[in-house]
Amino acid sequence: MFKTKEEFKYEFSKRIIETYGRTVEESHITEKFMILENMVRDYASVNWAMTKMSVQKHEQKQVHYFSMEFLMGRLLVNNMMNLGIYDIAKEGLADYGINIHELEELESDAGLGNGGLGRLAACFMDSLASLSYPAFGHTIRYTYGFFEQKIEDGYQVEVPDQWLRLGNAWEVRKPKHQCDVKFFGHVVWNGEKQKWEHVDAELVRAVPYDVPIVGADTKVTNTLRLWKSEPADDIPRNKDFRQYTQEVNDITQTLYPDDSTPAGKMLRLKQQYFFVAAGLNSIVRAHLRVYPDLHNFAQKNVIQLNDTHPVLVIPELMRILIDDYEFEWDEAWEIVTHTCAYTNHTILAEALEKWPIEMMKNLLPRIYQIIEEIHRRFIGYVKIASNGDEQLLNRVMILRDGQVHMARLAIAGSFSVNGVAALHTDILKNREMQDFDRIFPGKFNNKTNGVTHRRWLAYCNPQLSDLLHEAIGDSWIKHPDDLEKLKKFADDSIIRSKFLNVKYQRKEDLARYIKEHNGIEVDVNSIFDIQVKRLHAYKRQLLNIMHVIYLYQRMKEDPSFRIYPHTYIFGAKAAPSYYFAKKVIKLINAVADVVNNDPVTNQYLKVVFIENYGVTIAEHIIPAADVSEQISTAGKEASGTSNMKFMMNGAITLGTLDGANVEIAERVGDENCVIFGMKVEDINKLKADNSYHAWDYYNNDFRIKKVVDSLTDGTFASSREEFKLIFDELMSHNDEYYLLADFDSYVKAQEKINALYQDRENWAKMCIMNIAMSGYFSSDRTIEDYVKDIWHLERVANK
Ligand code: DL6
Repeated sequence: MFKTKEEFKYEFSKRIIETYGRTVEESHITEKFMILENMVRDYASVNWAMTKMSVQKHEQKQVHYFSMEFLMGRLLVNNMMNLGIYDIAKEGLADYGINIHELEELESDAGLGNGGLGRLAACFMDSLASLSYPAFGHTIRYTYGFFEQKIEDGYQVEVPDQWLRLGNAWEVRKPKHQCDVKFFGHVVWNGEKQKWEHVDAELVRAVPYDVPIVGADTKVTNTLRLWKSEPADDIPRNKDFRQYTQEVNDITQTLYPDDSTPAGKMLRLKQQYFFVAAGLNSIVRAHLRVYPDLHNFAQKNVIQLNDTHPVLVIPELMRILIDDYEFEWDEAWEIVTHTCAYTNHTILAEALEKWPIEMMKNLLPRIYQIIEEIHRRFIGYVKIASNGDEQLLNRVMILRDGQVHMARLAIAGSFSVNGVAALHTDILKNREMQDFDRIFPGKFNNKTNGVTHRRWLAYCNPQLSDLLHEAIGDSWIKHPDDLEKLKKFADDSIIRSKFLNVKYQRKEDLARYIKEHNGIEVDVNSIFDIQVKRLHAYKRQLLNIMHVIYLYQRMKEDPSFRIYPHTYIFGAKAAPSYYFAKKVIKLINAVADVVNNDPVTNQYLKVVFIENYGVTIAEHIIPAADVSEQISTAGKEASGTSNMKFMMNGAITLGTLDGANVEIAERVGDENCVIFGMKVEDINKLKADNSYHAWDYYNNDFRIKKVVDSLTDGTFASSREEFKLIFDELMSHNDEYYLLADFDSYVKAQEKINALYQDRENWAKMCIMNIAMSGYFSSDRTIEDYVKDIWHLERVANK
């Protein structure tokens, strides 16, 4: 493996000649890019093989992270940085006149996820490898990632995300680990063998593609296993082979197919079982390569269920143990409930999955039978644990109203249930899942989320990283808590001014991007106030844009009212069938058109919507932020993770006391963030006494009235119908997310930001304090918490 620039160059040119029959100079840029990716993967392969051998040899316990989503983003830079070969490659390529950044730009984001839950899984994989813990990720190899967003005439348009267009150099197809997964058919009792058998099933072949997960400053390289569906050898007799092939291909074709139709729902359930069954099959086989049987399965494997999507692991592992390895029920249940742990990521009722019993029975007859038995025994247990409390029993049943309640199944079959921020876990334990907390005392615990500070600070913000090195050295890369050493520089005027300079450079970089992609000229000296995340009513992008409308209206009517120049930047994808969210995108773009083109206001106010928000563009946006908008309705955002990324890059949180904002505010102190709005208790009270009336806010606050009226008076659209849906949501449906109740407090918080920002010295101090206190929000800390309380892993010996 190359250790010097010269060795790199030799290897690079040799591979180009061998592969394409051309010199480096003659080769196409895509060829150079693919050769570089291959070289890096091969570089990682040695450690990859050694890690597997070491884990087997030392009979180590592993964590298996099952998730329908892994939002990996690009891997080339991350892997080269983690391997410590970035500079060698950069300089070697430069000698050939190749700018490494141009090659980097050719890599597609692996967008195998749609939001925070998927990105969290990716951060966890990075931290696990970097901390040298043995870990495996299991997911689906979607042919198309989450859609690519285009903005046309202000509207979101979805096009397929063809992330595999140039191939995927990171993955290795592993046919030797393939297996067949069974769907449909029915279950019969085999009296001779004394067991249930699943007969007449339709088989689908599952083929794994393994991706190396390279740790930083360690030899440990773990695996992310992506499962792809293919036709089995034995195809169903009752189906035309073309129809069968089409149905098989559909399983791993797209992330979250539209599940608003029964066919879409069925496909999603198929996806879930497909990767769960394939993943478990490979874990069991790997276990049996090392140990004689499965009795010690729970001692050597822990399976973390990332939300309810992979919860079929519970009945499937029961099925394997009972049907394939002849365990008795109780013995199998003991193993399953000591292997599985479940993370809850939401309290939104609509996101807690339920499957129609009829569908489950038809698609997965043996699995349904096992769920029925789990349910029956669970009821018996609850009756005893609750002293026969019938009402409680009705609230916790796994099978209820013709549906399988997946979160309930997850809690019953796991030894640990965790929320993802202190407030969220509190709400789970004391409100949403309090019955379960009573039934299973001690099972619920909190694991506050984190993000990898390598990708989200060290690599994406080299300017800030260099400044940190200069001030406090680089121990924080290995030990993110060491960022706290920066505290003592918060009052240092040189570091403050250097920080402001770094921020300025990053704002220039983003301003260039905006000019190029949106055609909008933004003022680098203005406050970059940024809200980037999925578009959802509870995240309240609408409140943000309503405030912009208010500022615009006020500046128009009152020449003496002027604000410190502001650039409000948004980035968000709306689910394709989420009509309200798509309207909010259109509104943001419509407001941008009016405000940006009005000479009276446009030196003070600009609005930008950045198309196709995803991991790579986030790496440009986040370092440029002055203000991080985290304004969800209190109690609705489980944690949030962009809040942590912004904080690490020295942005000030403007937020509600929701999710992990609470812990950010606790750490930085009130003087280093701006908190506003109702707290969870205030909202609970409004709900309890039914005392919230949106019309009262409309009638009593002329600012609100004027903003709301502008939605239907033609200010931002030629048709008065265009934003009627948003008007109705606020007024006719009584403003479910309390935007109007928090409006005044939000205006004041924005005024506070305005004032704070102008004291540049103090602002820099606040930003530095945020960076200094952000080490806690590294996913390295989160992983250590999981290891200590849930997974109980040892580090790989050969690290
Ligand atoms: O835990 C990761 C992330 C949290 O930071 C967000 O607050 C939360 O909304 C998100 N949850 C989901 C839930 N999806 N489902 N089901 O994405 O998880």
